Amino acid sequence: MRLSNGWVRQAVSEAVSAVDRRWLVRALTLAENGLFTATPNPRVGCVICRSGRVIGEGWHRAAGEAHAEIIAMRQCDNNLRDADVYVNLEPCAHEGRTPPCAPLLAAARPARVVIATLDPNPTVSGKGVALLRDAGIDVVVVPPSDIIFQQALALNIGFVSRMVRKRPWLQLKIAATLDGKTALSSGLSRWISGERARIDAHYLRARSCAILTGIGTAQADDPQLTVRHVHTPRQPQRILVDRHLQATSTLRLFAGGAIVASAQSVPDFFADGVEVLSLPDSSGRVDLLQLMCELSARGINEVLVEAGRRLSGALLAAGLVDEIVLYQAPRVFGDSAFSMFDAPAPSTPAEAPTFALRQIEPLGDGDIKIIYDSLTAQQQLTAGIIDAATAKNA
Ligand code: AOF
Ligand code: ZN
Repeated sequence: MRLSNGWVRQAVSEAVSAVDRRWLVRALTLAENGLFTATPNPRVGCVICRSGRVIGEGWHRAAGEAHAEIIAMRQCDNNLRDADVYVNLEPCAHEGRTPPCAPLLAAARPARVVIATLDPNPTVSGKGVALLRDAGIDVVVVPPSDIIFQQALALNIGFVSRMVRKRPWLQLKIAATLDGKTALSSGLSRWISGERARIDAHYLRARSCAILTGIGTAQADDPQLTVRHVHTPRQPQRILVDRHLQATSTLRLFAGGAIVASAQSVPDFFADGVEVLSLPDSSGRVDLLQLMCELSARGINEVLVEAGRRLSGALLAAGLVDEIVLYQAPRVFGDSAFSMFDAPAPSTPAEAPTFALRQIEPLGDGDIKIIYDSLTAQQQLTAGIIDAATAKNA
């Protein structure tokens, strides 16, 4: 199949009508049902309408199970005549764990297929759209400037990151005082934020594929790093960065299995269910970029970091922080307390790592939840979605 670069630009340049927008929002809401379970697959929802009435709906629950479109099609006995199909991700055209959706959709002859984002999976990208168009079906792809595209990207940000950058989306969770401190100089750091923030953080854990911490936090707080307070059938992987393999096997985060990233050579035995990776960089620290690539290769889409200032600072310095979720408590710890990042100071303010403010939410108990995104990361992923389709079809 040969298509010019212009094909992709044309494919994503169409305006979205209010009706299409409404059903795409519904498809996104359905997709969200897979928030805690779809990984390593994307979260996908599908709505099928005829004459303004829903005749089928579906969402993808877990890898190996039916894709959203297939579930929705079953509800109308695969009869899509004069129907509009809405889906938040380009229908797949490849044989994966399940048969491809696009040929089945094409065979059922809908009037139109409306797609919120192309699938950056190199085996799919652009092919699903091309297959449908070749079958004479009208296909609308939402342009990246549209809020629906941005919402669809946000829902599958980790999947897109893994496909485009070969590394997971990295979200850093920090609880800090209003003077930006995360621990008193005595080391005491627990319970900076209130209960609402702590419960909210369990939602972050539940949607993550992995939770990453450092040896300092593991030894000081002995966290379990499990999801509690939120119902989920799946617990994220736990990953400990422990350069010198100082951890003791009794750490609570090891219970039920974990991965340790170290700069030492791998010992024969460390602890039951604990896998040790040897990832030294040239200065004898753990190569954090390598660690991210390794996690990506294992299907980890989203990584949540809950660490102290050393690991947080190292990730920041390595340019690996894609998003910061800051729970800011209305307390002041003063100058002697520890700040969020142990990272080298920039020579000028203009050279400082800079983030874009995405969301501010008062939590009602004095704490504020603030979300910052790395602008470059967002731009990279948007460009990657388009480039993947362009490369495949050029
Ligand atoms: C869709 N609809 O609901 C999902 C899609 O191994 P498989 O067969 O489950 O294929 C997984 C790939 O299919 C995944 O990497 C992504 O590219 C796409 N996911 N596509 O049309 C869905 N979950
Ligand atoms: Zn599919």
